Amino acid sequence: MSCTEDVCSTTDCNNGTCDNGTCYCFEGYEGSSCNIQVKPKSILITKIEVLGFPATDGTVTWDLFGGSNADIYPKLIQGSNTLYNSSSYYTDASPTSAYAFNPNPSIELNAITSSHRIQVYDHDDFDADDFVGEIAFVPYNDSNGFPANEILSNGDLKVRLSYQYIW
Ligand SMILES: [Ca+2]
Ligand SMILES: [Ca+2]
Repeated sequence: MSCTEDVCSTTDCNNGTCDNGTCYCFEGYEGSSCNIQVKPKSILITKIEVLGFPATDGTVTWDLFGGSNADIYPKLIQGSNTLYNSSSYYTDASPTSAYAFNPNPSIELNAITSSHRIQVYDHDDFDADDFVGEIAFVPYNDSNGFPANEILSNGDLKVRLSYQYIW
């Protein structure tokens, strides 16, 4: 038994466990020392949180009625495909508070190495919704260790996405 322990004491399994000198990798990793990320089949976005957005639409307020702040909701776009368009929005949202959207079902991303855009709009009752801003991002990074969430920002717009990985 002491030999087994010695073999593993010199084996670095990074993202796995060692048994008798052999690495057994955790889900999402491969290679003899479990240091290579396996590209997921898809990534699910389980939650979108708007953490901040521009306080005004340039020099004017977002709205003239029902409070001057934006009534925010997000969209997720990849190429010409709208993958998510929230059916609910937060009325008269504070530009510095957090607002959570929980897509049901979760948003499934298949082109995980392609650029996506998260957009935020101001819902308006009497004319077209105002575009608040957008952030471009690539969902998958082959060396960042599968983060459970990621904060993206572009100017005053700040969004946190929660991820689930499907192998
Ligand atoms: Ca408006
Ligand atoms: Ca509005």
